[in-house]
Amino acid sequence: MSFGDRIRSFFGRAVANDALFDELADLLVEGDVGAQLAYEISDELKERCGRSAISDPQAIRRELKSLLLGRGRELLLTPEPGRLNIYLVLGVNGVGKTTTCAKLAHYYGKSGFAEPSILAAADTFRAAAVDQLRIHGERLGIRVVAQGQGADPGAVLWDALDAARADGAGLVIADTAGRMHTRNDLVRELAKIDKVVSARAPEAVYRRLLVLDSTTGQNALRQAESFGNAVQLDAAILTKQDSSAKGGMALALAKERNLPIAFIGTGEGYDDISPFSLDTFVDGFLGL
Ligand SMILES: Nc1nc2c(ncn2[C@@H]2O[C@H](COP(=O)(O)OP(=O)(O)OP(=O)(O)O)[C@@H](O)[C@H]2O)c(=O)[nH]1
Ligand SMILES: [Mg+2]
Repeated sequence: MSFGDRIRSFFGRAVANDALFDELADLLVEGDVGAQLAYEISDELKERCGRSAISDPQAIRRELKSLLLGRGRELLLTPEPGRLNIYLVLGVNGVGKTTTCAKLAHYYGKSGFAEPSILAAADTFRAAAVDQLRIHGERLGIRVVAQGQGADPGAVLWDALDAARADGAGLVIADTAGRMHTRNDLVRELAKIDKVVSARAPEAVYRRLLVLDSTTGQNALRQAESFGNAVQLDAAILTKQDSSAKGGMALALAKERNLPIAFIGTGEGYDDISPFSLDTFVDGFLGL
């Protein structure tokens, strides 16, 4: 049963009394909203419903929707035509960074961004990472700029920015090596890469995107905190929404890290990515 189904069935059998709000808070915790936020939401909902004399469970659910819409954040991430756009893709190991880089390049190509994109293989740490990105590039017809394994990721970005200028490319999407958020030394390396990009392309529209596996739940907050301390994050991309993910962390990220969601990944194929819509998300979350 999906989380939305559980919420729907909860409101289907709920009786409007104080216990409803407590039970709802527990359910929101299970939905990965986080305990503090879950109780904040249920308290505010109770207050609002009391004030407006809302007592029908379905009306309470609609009020909850409007409350959640005010709490989440979405970012429409579209490259600006006529400028150099740089998206640096970050995250812990295995969350889907490399796949997301390929999906994004494909997505913008098919959704009308006419200028060519370049994929930068700045994961020079893991063996086979460069080949993995090259294969995506070949399949999608997108240029991949790479050096060998062990190269300086900053140097790869430097090359990619040169290549973008030479090719008239409008978008550089840079894959980076997975690193555990608990490894401060590795996370701090990102600040170096970040400086190279800012110094080398001060005119560019530069965005740092944190990829999070939707199934990690509350640990995503720790990841966002650690990466956010190293570089100024612009948005998160939530992958693996097709699996058992409950999704409440999208709300927790907005509250705790002020971090909007730009995209969601919904499978392993190149087309399995969509811009994050807060309205659609809340409907799914509440089973509406
Ligand atoms: N079901 C599903 N699988 C995904 C999604 N995104 C990525 N994957 C899969 O997750 C696995 C890891 O993806 P990668 O893109 O290699 O992850 P990564 O973050 O680059 O991994 P490292 O470079 O090792 O840190 C692959 O099997 C992908 O196909 C998604 O949205 N849904
Ligand atoms: Mg990778």
